[in-house]
Amino acid sequence: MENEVMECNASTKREAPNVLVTGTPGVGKSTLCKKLSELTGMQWLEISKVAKDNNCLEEYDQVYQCPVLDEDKLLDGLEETMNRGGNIVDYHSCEFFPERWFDAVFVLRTDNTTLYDRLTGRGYSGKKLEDNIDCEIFQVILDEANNSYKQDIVQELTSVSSEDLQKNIETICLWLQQWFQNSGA
Ligand code: DAT
Repeated sequence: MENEVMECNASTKREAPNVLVTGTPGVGKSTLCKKLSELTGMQWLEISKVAKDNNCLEEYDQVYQCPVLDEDKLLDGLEETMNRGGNIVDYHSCEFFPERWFDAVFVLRTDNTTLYDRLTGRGYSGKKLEDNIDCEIFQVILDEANNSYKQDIVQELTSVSSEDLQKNIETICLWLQQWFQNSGA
């Protein structure tokens, strides 16, 4: 009976895995996901863009200077795509996604000086800059990932240099290869 229940698990029915790439803004999610998508043919779902394109944004948060997601509408709209598999989801938060959607969760991490330079380069300042640096110092997203997903599918990756980028691509590609081998696809 237990085996039957396990076989009904959505993740075991997917033809290709879903991967979540998360971390504080500026850690390098989009850079990594774009390259991964080009290399593997998997669909890159940049959640901020998907939300905007599908009218899943609510009011504007004046303090953080960003729009607030209509999470329910976004999740409903993505359900079918995620059930099919083969997606690389890119977002700076991870707790509101259904746990069953993901086969692996990669949390990108960087050092404070690097992140400061990247975020100021992007025009962040004041509270928005400080809060994002604090978020990385206090490993908020890593904790969120470990609290939201089984810890054996969560992996922390350093994302400071171009060598790190290359290494992270290799790590994820190896993981994907392993997934396909295990699934017999
Ligand atoms: P995010 O999508 O997490 O907000 P990004 O991919 O837009 O971050 O990257 C922010 C900046 O950092 C951008 O100018 C590219 C640069 N960058 C990203 N990953 C890097 C890496 N591994 N080494 C050097 N620079 C990187």
